[in-house]
Amino acid sequence: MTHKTSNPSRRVFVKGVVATSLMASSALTLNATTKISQRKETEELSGSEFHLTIDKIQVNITGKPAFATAVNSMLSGPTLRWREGDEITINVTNNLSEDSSIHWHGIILPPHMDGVPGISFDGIKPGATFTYKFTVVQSGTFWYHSHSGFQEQTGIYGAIIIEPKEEILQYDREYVISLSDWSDEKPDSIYRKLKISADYYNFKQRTVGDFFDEVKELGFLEAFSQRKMWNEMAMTDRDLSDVTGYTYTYLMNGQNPATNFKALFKNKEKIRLRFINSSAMTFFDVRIPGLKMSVVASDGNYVQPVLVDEFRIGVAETYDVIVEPEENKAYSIFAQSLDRSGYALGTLTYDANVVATIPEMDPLPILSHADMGMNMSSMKEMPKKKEAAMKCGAGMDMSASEPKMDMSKPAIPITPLQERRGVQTTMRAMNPQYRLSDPGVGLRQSKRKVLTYADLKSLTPTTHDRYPHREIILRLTGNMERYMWSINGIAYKDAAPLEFKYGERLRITYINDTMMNHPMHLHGMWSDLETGDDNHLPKKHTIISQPGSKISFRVNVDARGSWAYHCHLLYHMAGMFRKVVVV
Ligand SMILES: [Cu+2]
Repeated sequence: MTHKTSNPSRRVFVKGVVATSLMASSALTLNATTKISQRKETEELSGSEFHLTIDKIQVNITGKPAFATAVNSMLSGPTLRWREGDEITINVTNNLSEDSSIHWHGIILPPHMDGVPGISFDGIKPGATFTYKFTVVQSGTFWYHSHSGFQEQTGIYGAIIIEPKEEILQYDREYVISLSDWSDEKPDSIYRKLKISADYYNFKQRTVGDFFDEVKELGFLEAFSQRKMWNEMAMTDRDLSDVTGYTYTYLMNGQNPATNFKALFKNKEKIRLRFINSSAMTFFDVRIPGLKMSVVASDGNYVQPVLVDEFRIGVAETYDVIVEPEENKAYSIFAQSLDRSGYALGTLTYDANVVATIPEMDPLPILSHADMGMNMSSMKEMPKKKEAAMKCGAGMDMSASEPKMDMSKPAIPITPLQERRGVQTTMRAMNPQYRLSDPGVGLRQSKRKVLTYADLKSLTPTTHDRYPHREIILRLTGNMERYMWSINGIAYKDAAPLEFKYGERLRITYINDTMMNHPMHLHGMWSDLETGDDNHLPKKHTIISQPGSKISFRVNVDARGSWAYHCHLLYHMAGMFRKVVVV
C-alpha cells in the first residue's frame, strides 16, 4: 500500500537549524577555538584528488540542537567515487580541537596510509593536514571513518564507491544506503554509563512475573538454574545490544525515520543498492517489503547472487543488492535494529511524494535455552569457578553449517597463543559450534528468506588458495558486569602484538565466549571466510562472530607492516583489539 505525503518541510528537521545562539544545554560543549560549521547535504565527489575537512557542525536530528563532527560538514560525509587502478591523493585537514584520523575501511593499501593512530601513523593534529596517497587495487562498495576516540559515533564516516575496470553487474541506477546510529549524548557519557551498568540502555529486563511464568512452564529448579546462569553472566536473555533506541536515533544516509530518505526510480529500472553499516554499535535487519533482493556483493566483493527477503548487516559490513521495483510503486527500505528498539527508514519510490506503509517491527527476540541447545554430554572442558558455562549450540540443524574440510589433507597445526582466565572472562562457551546457516537471534523463526553466511560464495574462484600453514584460535572474551572486552582473556593494553609471517596462508578461528555478536575486522588483508566451498571463499573485511559460536577464515598474509585488528563495536574496541605485525 502506498500513500501520498505532503510534508516535505520535515526535511528541514534533519538538515539542521541556523545557529543563532549558543546552546548551553547542548550535549557537546563549545570550545572557544573551534569553528562551528553548518550542516550541508551529502554530495558525491569523484576523481583522483580529494580535499576533505573534519569539522564540528551543528545538527538537529532529534528535535534538539546538537553538535556533530563530520567530513566536509556532511552527515553522512561525502561519497567518494574512485576508479580501480587510479592513484589517488586525499588531503585531510583537521579543524577540530582534538586529534583526528580517517581510516579507509576494507581498502588494501600500504600500512602507513591505513589511518589508525598509534599503528599506521601519529594521527592528524588540530589544524594539520595529512595527505593520503595510494593506488586503488580493488573495486566495490566500501566506507571510511575516523579511527580516533569515539569520533565515528559523532559523525565522521562516509561511503566509498570504487568503479571496477569492467562492471559485470547490470543495473540502471544506484544508491548508497548508509545506516548509522546517532545520539545527542556525548559518546564519553554513553561509555561511562555502560561501565557503571552494562544494561543501562536495556529496559527489556525480565520481571518477577516472567519468572513465575517460567516456573509454571519449566518447574522451579529448571527455571531457577536458567536464571542463575544468566545472573552469573551478569546478563539477561534480553541483552541484545549494549546501546539501544533509548538514546539512539537510527539514520539512513544521515536522515531520521521522520524525514524518510527517498531513493527515486523510473519505469522498470534495475536498482543497485549499496548498503553500508556505518553505525557505532548497531546491527540492522534489512528488508524491502514487496521486493526480493538479489545479494550480489559482500564487503565490496562479488558473490554468486542469492535471492533473499532480508539480511542482517553487522557493524562495518557492506552488502550490494539489486532490486527490480514495479512501475508506479513505492517501497519502504526498512532496517530494524537487532534489539527491535527502533529502525532506520527510507523509501524506494517513483515519486518523492509517495511513500509506502511502514512495516511493523518484529517481536523482541529473546535469547533462550530453547534455541541454544544444551548438549552437555559432549562438553570437554568445564568452566572455572566464577565463569558461567554458555551452553550455546543454537539447537538447529547444523549439518549444513560445518565448513567442509578436506579429510585427505593433514591437520593444520595450531600455534598456541597466550590465554588468561580471570577477571576478563566471566563466560565460557562450552560447546561452540559452527553456525554458518544460523541467521541469528530474532531471525530464526522468520518466514522470510534470510541471508546467512552459508549462502555467501565468491563469484570468482578463490585467489592464491593454498592449504593453511597453521591456525590460531582467538577466543572473544568479556566481563559483562564490568563492561570489559578482550581477546583470549587479555585486554589490548596488556597484550603482545600478534605475529603473522609474510607469505603464509593462515587460518584463524574465533570462539565467541560472550553473548554478544562481535563484528571482527582485520585491517590490510582479506579475510577469506570458510563458508563450505574452498574454491569460492567469499573475501570479507568484517566477520560477524555469533554468540557462543565458532567461525573460521583464511588469510593470505601478503602485506608487511603493522595493522589494526579489532571488534568494530565502538565501545568494545578498547579491549577487544590487537596490533598485528607482519614480519
Ligand atoms: Cu565486540
